[in-house]
Amino acid sequence: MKIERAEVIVTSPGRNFVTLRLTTSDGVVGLGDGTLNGRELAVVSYLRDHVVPLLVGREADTIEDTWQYLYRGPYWRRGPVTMAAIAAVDMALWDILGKRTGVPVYQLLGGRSRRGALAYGHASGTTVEALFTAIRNQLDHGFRAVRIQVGVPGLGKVYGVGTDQRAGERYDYEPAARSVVPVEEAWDTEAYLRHLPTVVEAVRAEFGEALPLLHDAHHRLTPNEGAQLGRALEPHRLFWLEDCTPAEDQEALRRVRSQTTTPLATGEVLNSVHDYRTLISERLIDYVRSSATHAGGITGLRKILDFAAVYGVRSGIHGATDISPVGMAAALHLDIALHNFGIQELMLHNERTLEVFRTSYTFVDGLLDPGENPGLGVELDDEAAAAYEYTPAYLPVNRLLDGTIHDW
Ligand code: EZ4
Ligand code: CO
Repeated sequence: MKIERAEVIVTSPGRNFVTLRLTTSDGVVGLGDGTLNGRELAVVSYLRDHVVPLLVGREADTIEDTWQYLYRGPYWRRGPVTMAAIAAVDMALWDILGKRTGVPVYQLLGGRSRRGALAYGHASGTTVEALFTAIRNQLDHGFRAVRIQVGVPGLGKVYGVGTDQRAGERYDYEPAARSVVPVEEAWDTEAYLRHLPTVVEAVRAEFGEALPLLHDAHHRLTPNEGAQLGRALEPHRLFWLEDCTPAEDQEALRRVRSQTTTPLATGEVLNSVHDYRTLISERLIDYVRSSATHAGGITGLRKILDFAAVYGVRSGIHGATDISPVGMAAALHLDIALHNFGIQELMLHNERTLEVFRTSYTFVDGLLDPGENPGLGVELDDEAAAAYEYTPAYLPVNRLLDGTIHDW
Protein backbone atom coordinates (compact mmCIF):
# COMPACT_ATOMS: atom_id res chain seq x y z
CA MET A 1 0.00 0.00 0.00
CA LYS A 2 1.32 3.42 -0.89
CA ILE A 3 1.57 6.65 1.11
CA GLU A 4 -0.93 9.03 -0.42
CA ARG A 5 -0.79 12.02 1.90
CA ALA A 6 1.74 13.48 4.34
CA GLU A 7 0.81 16.39 6.63
CA VAL A 8 2.90 18.22 9.20
CA ILE A 9 0.83 19.42 12.14
CA VAL A 10 2.07 21.96 14.68
CA THR A 11 0.08 22.41 17.85
CA SER A 12 0.84 24.04 21.17
CA PRO A 13 -1.42 22.84 23.99
CA GLY A 14 0.88 24.23 26.68
CA ARG A 15 4.02 23.48 24.70
CA ASN A 16 4.89 23.03 21.03
CA PHE A 17 4.56 19.66 19.32
CA VAL A 18 5.40 18.67 15.74
CA THR A 19 3.45 15.70 14.39
CA LEU A 20 3.63 14.00 11.00
CA ARG A 21 0.48 12.31 9.76
CA LEU A 22 0.73 9.84 6.89
CA THR A 23 -2.32 8.46 5.12
CA THR A 24 -2.17 5.46 2.80
CA SER A 25 -4.20 5.01 -0.36
CA ASP A 26 -6.48 2.58 1.51
CA GLY A 27 -7.10 5.18 4.20
CA VAL A 28 -4.90 3.98 7.05
CA VAL A 29 -3.49 6.84 9.13
CA GLY A 30 -0.16 6.84 10.99
CA LEU A 31 1.26 9.43 13.40
CA GLY A 32 4.87 10.30 14.17
CA ASP A 33 6.49 12.70 16.65
CA GLY A 34 9.21 15.08 15.40
CA THR A 35 9.24 17.56 18.29
CA LEU A 36 12.62 19.20 18.95
CA ASN A 37 12.31 21.46 21.99
CA GLY A 38 13.08 25.09 21.10
CA ARG A 39 13.91 24.24 17.45
CA GLU A 40 10.49 22.92 16.40
CA LEU A 41 10.15 24.87 13.15
CA ALA A 42 13.47 23.59 11.81
CA VAL A 43 12.01 20.08 11.85
CA VAL A 44 8.77 21.37 10.31
CA SER A 45 10.71 22.82 7.38
CA TYR A 46 12.91 19.71 7.05
CA LEU A 47 9.79 17.59 6.84
CA ARG A 48 7.62 19.86 4.68
CA ASP A 49 10.30 21.03 2.29
CA HIS A 50 12.56 17.98 2.01
CA VAL A 51 10.80 14.83 3.21
CA VAL A 52 7.08 15.06 2.41
CA PRO A 53 7.74 15.28 -1.36
CA LEU A 54 9.78 12.03 -1.14
CA LEU A 55 7.14 10.15 0.80
CA VAL A 56 4.10 10.52 -1.39
CA GLY A 57 3.88 7.44 -3.60
CA ARG A 58 6.33 5.32 -1.52
CA GLU A 59 5.36 1.90 -0.18
CA ALA A 60 4.14 2.26 3.42
CA ASP A 61 5.44 -1.11 4.62
CA THR A 62 9.12 -0.76 3.67
CA ILE A 63 10.02 0.72 7.05
CA GLU A 64 13.72 -0.16 7.14
CA ASP A 65 14.24 0.86 3.52
CA THR A 66 12.54 4.23 4.09
CA TRP A 67 14.67 4.77 7.22
CA GLN A 68 17.87 4.05 5.24
CA TYR A 69 16.64 6.17 2.32
CA LEU A 70 16.15 9.17 4.61
CA TYR A 71 19.35 8.49 6.62
CA ARG A 72 21.84 7.61 3.86
CA GLY A 73 20.03 9.14 0.93
CA PRO A 74 20.59 12.88 1.58
CA TYR A 75 24.36 12.44 2.21
CA TRP A 76 24.11 14.67 5.34
CA ARG A 77 23.62 12.18 8.15
CA ARG A 78 22.67 12.45 11.81
CA GLY A 79 22.00 15.58 13.84
CA PRO A 80 18.93 16.35 15.95
CA VAL A 81 16.85 18.01 13.19
CA THR A 82 17.42 15.23 10.66
CA MET A 83 16.93 12.46 13.19
CA ALA A 84 13.73 14.00 14.61
CA ALA A 85 12.34 14.26 11.07
CA ILE A 86 13.28 10.63 10.34
CA ALA A 87 11.71 9.69 13.67
CA ALA A 88 8.40 11.25 12.68
CA VAL A 89 8.29 9.25 9.45
CA ASP A 90 9.43 6.03 11.10
CA MET A 91 6.85 6.13 13.91
CA ALA A 92 4.06 6.89 11.46
CA LEU A 93 5.06 3.87 9.34
CA TRP A 94 5.12 1.54 12.38
CA ASP A 95 1.72 2.94 13.39
CA ILE A 96 0.36 2.17 9.93
CA LEU A 97 1.84 -1.34 9.89
CA GLY A 98 0.30 -2.07 13.28
CA LYS A 99 -3.11 -0.82 12.19
CA ARG A 100 -2.99 -2.73 8.90
CA THR A 101 -2.02 -5.96 10.64
CA GLY A 102 -4.37 -5.28 13.56
CA VAL A 103 -1.77 -5.54 16.36
CA PRO A 104 -0.07 -3.12 18.75
CA VAL A 105 3.41 -2.16 17.57
CA TYR A 106 5.11 -4.05 20.42
CA GLN A 107 3.87 -7.29 18.84
CA LEU A 108 5.71 -6.38 15.64
CA LEU A 109 8.86 -5.77 17.71
CA GLY A 110 8.86 -9.31 19.08
CA GLY A 111 6.00 -9.30 21.59
CA ARG A 112 5.75 -8.69 25.27
CA SER A 113 8.80 -9.19 27.49
CA ARG A 114 7.32 -7.84 30.73
CA ARG A 115 4.07 -7.03 32.50
CA GLY A 116 4.72 -3.29 32.47
CA ALA A 117 7.47 -0.70 32.22
CA LEU A 118 8.71 0.80 35.51
CA ALA A 119 8.39 4.58 35.24
CA TYR A 120 10.12 7.31 37.19
CA GLY A 121 8.53 10.65 37.93
CA HIS A 122 10.04 14.04 38.64
CA ALA A 123 10.17 15.63 42.08
CA SER A 124 11.84 18.93 42.79
CA GLY A 125 11.91 21.66 45.39
CA THR A 126 13.74 24.89 46.01
CA THR A 127 14.37 23.55 49.53
CA VAL A 128 14.72 20.09 51.03
CA GLU A 129 11.29 20.44 52.70
CA ALA A 130 9.66 21.36 49.40
CA LEU A 131 11.41 18.43 47.74
CA PHE A 132 9.99 16.07 50.38
CA THR A 133 6.47 17.33 49.63
CA ALA A 134 7.04 16.83 45.90
CA ILE A 135 8.34 13.28 46.44
CA ARG A 136 5.30 12.44 48.60
CA ASN A 137 3.02 13.81 45.88
CA GLN A 138 4.67 11.59 43.28
CA LEU A 139 4.47 8.52 45.51
CA ASP A 140 0.77 9.30 46.09
CA HIS A 141 0.36 9.55 42.34
CA GLY A 142 1.64 5.98 42.03
CA PHE A 143 5.27 6.45 41.11
CA ARG A 144 7.66 3.81 42.39
CA ALA A 145 10.83 5.61 41.34
CA VAL A 146 11.60 9.33 41.54
CA ARG A 147 14.09 11.78 40.02
CA ILE A 148 15.09 14.38 42.60
CA GLN A 149 16.29 17.89 41.72
CA VAL A 150 16.79 20.64 44.25
CA GLY A 151 17.60 24.36 44.45
CA VAL A 152 21.14 25.36 45.40
CA PRO A 153 21.61 27.86 48.26
CA GLY A 154 22.79 31.21 46.90
CA LEU A 155 21.55 30.53 43.37
CA GLY A 156 18.24 31.65 41.89
CA LYS A 157 16.21 29.45 39.60
CA VAL A 158 17.88 26.14 38.78
CA TYR A 159 16.92 24.12 35.69
CA GLY A 160 14.82 21.09 36.52
CA VAL A 161 13.46 22.64 39.73
CA GLY A 162 9.83 23.69 39.29
CA THR A 163 7.67 25.88 41.48
CA ASP A 164 7.32 24.39 44.97
CA GLN A 165 4.20 22.26 45.33
CA ARG A 166 1.64 22.02 48.07
CA ALA A 167 0.74 18.62 49.44
CA GLY A 168 -1.55 16.78 47.01
CA GLU A 169 -0.73 19.04 44.07
CA ARG A 170 0.00 17.44 40.70
CA TYR A 171 3.44 17.92 39.19
CA ASP A 172 3.13 20.25 36.21
CA TYR A 173 6.43 21.82 35.26
CA GLU A 174 7.33 22.96 31.77
CA PRO A 175 10.93 24.19 31.56
CA ALA A 176 10.57 25.72 28.06
CA ALA A 177 9.28 29.24 28.74
CA ARG A 178 7.10 30.96 26.15
CA SER A 179 9.20 33.85 24.94
CA VAL A 180 11.11 34.93 21.85
CA VAL A 181 14.45 34.66 23.66
CA PRO A 182 15.54 32.13 26.28
CA VAL A 183 15.65 33.12 29.94
CA GLU A 184 19.08 32.97 31.55
CA GLU A 185 19.95 31.19 34.77
CA ALA A 186 23.04 31.41 36.97
CA TRP A 187 25.14 28.42 37.93
CA ASP A 188 27.83 27.64 40.52
CA THR A 189 29.21 24.10 40.34
CA GLU A 190 31.04 24.25 43.69
CA ALA A 191 27.88 25.29 45.56
CA TYR A 192 25.99 22.45 43.85
CA LEU A 193 28.65 19.86 44.68
CA ARG A 194 28.63 20.93 48.33
CA HIS A 195 24.85 20.86 48.60
CA LEU A 196 23.53 17.90 46.62
CA PRO A 197 25.02 15.00 48.62
CA THR A 198 23.46 16.42 51.83
CA VAL A 199 20.06 16.51 50.12
CA VAL A 200 20.27 12.95 48.81
CA GLU A 201 21.30 11.82 52.29
CA ALA A 202 18.27 13.60 53.79
CA VAL A 203 15.94 12.02 51.20
CA ARG A 204 17.30 8.56 51.99
CA ALA A 205 16.81 9.19 55.72
CA GLU A 206 13.19 10.27 55.14
CA PHE A 207 12.11 7.81 52.44
CA GLY A 208 14.26 4.77 53.20
CA GLU A 209 16.81 2.71 51.34
CA ALA A 210 14.56 0.96 48.86
CA LEU A 211 13.03 3.81 46.82
CA PRO A 212 14.84 4.11 43.46
CA LEU A 213 16.24 7.68 43.32
CA LEU A 214 17.60 9.31 40.19
CA HIS A 215 19.37 12.61 39.65
CA ASP A 216 20.17 14.66 36.53
CA ALA A 217 23.34 16.81 36.56
CA HIS A 218 22.43 18.18 33.12
CA HIS A 219 25.87 18.10 31.50
CA ARG A 220 27.34 20.70 33.88
CA LEU A 221 30.38 18.97 35.34
CA THR A 222 33.94 18.29 34.28
CA PRO A 223 35.04 14.64 34.32
CA ASN A 224 36.77 15.17 37.65
CA GLU A 225 33.76 16.91 39.17
CA GLY A 226 31.57 14.09 37.89
CA ALA A 227 33.90 11.61 39.59
CA GLN A 228 33.70 13.59 42.85
CA LEU A 229 29.91 13.69 42.74
CA GLY A 230 29.60 10.01 41.86
CA ARG A 231 31.80 9.13 44.84
CA ALA A 232 29.96 11.45 47.21
CA LEU A 233 26.62 9.89 46.20
CA GLU A 234 27.83 6.29 46.32
CA PRO A 235 26.69 5.65 49.92
CA HIS A 236 23.15 6.73 48.98
CA ARG A 237 22.85 4.19 46.12
CA LEU A 238 21.30 6.22 43.30
CA PHE A 239 19.46 4.33 40.56
CA TRP A 240 21.45 6.58 38.24
CA LEU A 241 23.37 9.81 37.94
CA GLU A 242 22.40 11.33 34.60
CA ASP A 243 24.46 13.48 32.23
CA CYS A 244 27.20 14.44 34.64
CA THR A 245 29.43 15.62 31.76
CA PRO A 246 28.59 17.07 28.30
CA ALA A 247 27.19 14.11 26.37
CA GLU A 248 29.00 14.61 23.06
CA ASP A 249 32.36 14.04 24.79
CA GLN A 250 32.15 10.27 25.15
CA GLU A 251 35.67 9.86 26.57
CA ALA A 252 34.83 12.20 29.46
CA LEU A 253 32.97 9.39 31.20
CA ARG A 254 36.13 7.24 31.35
CA ARG A 255 37.37 9.30 34.28
CA VAL A 256 33.99 9.21 36.04
CA ARG A 257 33.55 5.51 35.45
CA SER A 258 36.98 4.58 36.74
CA GLN A 259 36.38 6.50 39.97
CA THR A 260 32.87 5.55 41.04
CA THR A 261 30.37 2.70 41.05
CA THR A 262 27.37 5.10 40.99
CA PRO A 263 25.37 3.97 37.91
CA LEU A 264 25.60 6.40 34.99
CA ALA A 265 23.06 7.40 32.34
CA THR A 266 23.47 9.68 29.36
CA GLY A 267 22.17 10.41 25.90
CA GLU A 268 18.98 12.49 25.74
CA VAL A 269 20.82 14.78 23.29
CA LEU A 270 22.40 11.92 21.34
CA ASN A 271 20.66 10.73 18.20
CA SER A 272 22.61 7.94 16.54
CA VAL A 273 24.25 4.63 17.44
CA HIS A 274 27.54 6.24 16.44
CA ASP A 275 27.16 8.75 19.28
CA TYR A 276 27.27 5.76 21.65
CA ARG A 277 30.16 3.71 20.23
CA THR A 278 32.66 4.48 23.01
CA LEU A 279 30.04 4.89 25.72
CA ILE A 280 28.62 1.43 25.11
CA SER A 281 31.57 -0.61 23.86
CA GLU A 282 33.70 0.51 26.83
CA ARG A 283 30.73 0.05 29.17
CA LEU A 284 31.03 3.66 30.37
CA ILE A 285 27.29 3.95 30.97
CA ASP A 286 24.56 1.78 32.44
CA TYR A 287 21.57 3.43 30.73
CA VAL A 288 20.86 4.89 27.27
CA ARG A 289 18.71 8.05 27.49
CA SER A 290 17.84 8.76 23.84
CA SER A 291 14.20 9.10 22.91
CA ALA A 292 12.59 7.51 19.89
CA THR A 293 11.64 11.08 18.93
CA HIS A 294 15.23 12.37 18.70
CA ALA A 295 17.04 9.25 17.57
CA GLY A 296 15.38 8.26 14.32
CA GLY A 297 12.21 6.72 15.68
CA ILE A 298 11.57 3.14 16.72
CA THR A 299 13.99 1.88 14.05
CA GLY A 300 16.79 4.25 15.06
CA LEU A 301 16.42 3.76 18.80
CA ARG A 302 16.18 0.00 18.40
CA LYS A 303 19.55 0.01 16.60
CA ILE A 304 21.08 1.80 19.61
CA LEU A 305 19.41 -0.43 22.19
CA ASP A 306 20.30 -3.66 20.36
CA PHE A 307 23.94 -2.52 20.31
CA ALA A 308 23.64 -1.66 24.01
CA ALA A 309 22.21 -5.10 24.79
CA VAL A 310 25.44 -6.77 23.63
CA TYR A 311 27.26 -4.93 26.44
CA GLY A 312 24.59 -5.32 29.11
CA VAL A 313 23.61 -1.64 28.88
CA ARG A 314 19.92 -0.97 29.43
CA SER A 315 17.30 1.54 28.29
CA GLY A 316 16.19 4.66 30.15
CA ILE A 317 14.18 6.31 27.38
CA HIS A 318 13.70 10.06 27.62
CA GLY A 319 10.09 10.89 28.48
CA ALA A 320 9.94 14.58 29.34
CA THR A 321 6.87 16.56 28.27
CA ASP A 322 8.61 17.66 25.08
CA ILE A 323 8.21 14.08 23.87
CA SER A 324 4.64 14.17 22.52
CA PRO A 325 2.17 11.44 23.47
CA VAL A 326 2.96 9.88 20.08
CA GLY A 327 6.67 9.75 20.92
CA MET A 328 5.83 8.44 24.38
CA ALA A 329 3.75 5.63 22.87
CA ALA A 330 6.63 4.72 20.55
CA ALA A 331 8.92 4.52 23.59
CA LEU A 332 6.45 2.32 25.46
CA HIS A 333 6.19 -0.24 22.67
CA LEU A 334 9.99 -0.56 22.76
CA ASP A 335 9.98 -0.71 26.59
CA ILE A 336 7.56 -3.61 26.61
CA ALA A 337 9.23 -5.55 23.79
CA LEU A 338 13.00 -5.18 24.25
CA HIS A 339 14.83 -7.47 26.66
CA ASN A 340 17.27 -4.81 27.91
CA PHE A 341 14.66 -2.44 29.34
CA GLY A 342 15.81 -0.44 32.36
CA ILE A 343 13.33 2.29 33.31
CA GLN A 344 11.09 4.82 31.52
CA GLU A 345 10.92 8.54 32.31
CA LEU A 346 7.37 9.88 32.69
CA MET A 347 6.47 13.54 33.00
CA LEU A 348 2.70 13.57 32.72
CA HIS A 349 1.24 15.68 29.91
CA ASN A 350 -1.33 18.31 30.82
CA GLU A 351 -5.05 17.90 30.07
CA ARG A 352 -5.00 20.12 26.97
CA THR A 353 -2.28 17.93 25.45
CA LEU A 354 -4.34 14.83 26.16
CA GLU A 355 -7.35 16.43 24.44
CA VAL A 356 -5.26 16.90 21.30
CA PHE A 357 -3.61 13.48 21.51
CA ARG A 358 -6.00 10.72 22.62
CA THR A 359 -3.79 8.09 24.17
CA SER A 360 -4.45 4.48 25.11
CA TYR A 361 -1.38 3.87 27.23
CA THR A 362 -1.89 3.34 30.94
CA PHE A 363 0.00 4.07 34.17
CA VAL A 364 -1.02 1.69 36.95
CA ASP A 365 0.89 0.83 40.15
CA GLY A 366 3.98 2.63 38.89
CA LEU A 367 4.05 0.71 35.61
CA LEU A 368 3.40 2.01 32.11
CA ASP A 369 1.79 -0.05 29.39
CA PRO A 370 1.24 0.87 25.73
CA GLY A 371 -2.18 -0.83 25.62
CA GLU A 372 -3.62 -3.22 23.07
CA ASN A 373 -4.89 -0.84 20.38
CA PRO A 374 -3.51 -1.61 16.91
CA GLY A 375 -0.51 0.53 15.93
CA LEU A 376 0.91 3.03 18.42
CA GLY A 377 -2.48 3.63 20.04
CA VAL A 378 -2.62 7.43 19.78
CA GLU A 379 -5.17 9.48 17.80
CA LEU A 380 -4.92 13.17 16.95
CA ASP A 381 -7.97 15.43 17.31
CA ASP A 382 -7.61 18.01 14.50
CA GLU A 383 -10.07 20.47 15.94
CA ALA A 384 -8.43 20.45 19.35
CA ALA A 385 -4.96 20.73 17.75
CA ALA A 386 -6.00 23.73 15.64
CA ALA A 387 -7.06 25.65 18.76
CA TYR A 388 -3.44 25.90 19.97
CA GLU A 389 -1.15 27.93 17.73
CA TYR A 390 2.62 27.68 17.72
CA THR A 391 4.21 30.06 20.21
CA PRO A 392 8.00 30.47 20.46
CA ALA A 393 9.30 28.84 23.63
CA TYR A 394 12.83 28.12 24.73
CA LEU A 395 14.72 26.16 27.33
CA PRO A 396 16.83 28.45 29.52
CA VAL A 397 20.49 29.29 28.92
CA ASN A 398 23.00 28.72 31.69
CA ARG A 399 25.78 31.13 32.76
CA LEU A 400 28.42 30.93 35.46
CA LEU A 401 28.36 33.65 38.11
CA ASP A 402 30.89 35.70 36.12
CA GLY A 403 28.66 35.59 33.05
CA THR A 404 30.44 32.85 31.09
CA ILE A 405 28.07 30.66 29.09
CA HIS A 406 28.11 27.19 30.66
CA ASP A 407 27.12 23.66 29.62
CA TRP A 408 23.77 22.54 30.84
O1 EZ4 B 1 16.07 18.80 29.66
O2 EZ4 B 1 13.27 17.44 27.98
O3 EZ4 B 1 15.91 14.07 31.79
N1 EZ4 B 1 15.20 14.93 31.36
C1 EZ4 B 1 15.60 16.15 31.05
C2 EZ4 B 1 14.59 17.08 30.41
C3 EZ4 B 1 15.23 17.79 29.22
C4 EZ4 B 1 14.22 18.39 28.30
C5 EZ4 B 1 14.92 18.89 27.04
O4 EZ4 B 1 14.03 19.23 26.04
O5 EZ4 B 1 16.74 16.48 31.29
O6 EZ4 B 1 14.09 17.98 31.30
CO1 CO C 1 17.99 14.72 31.45
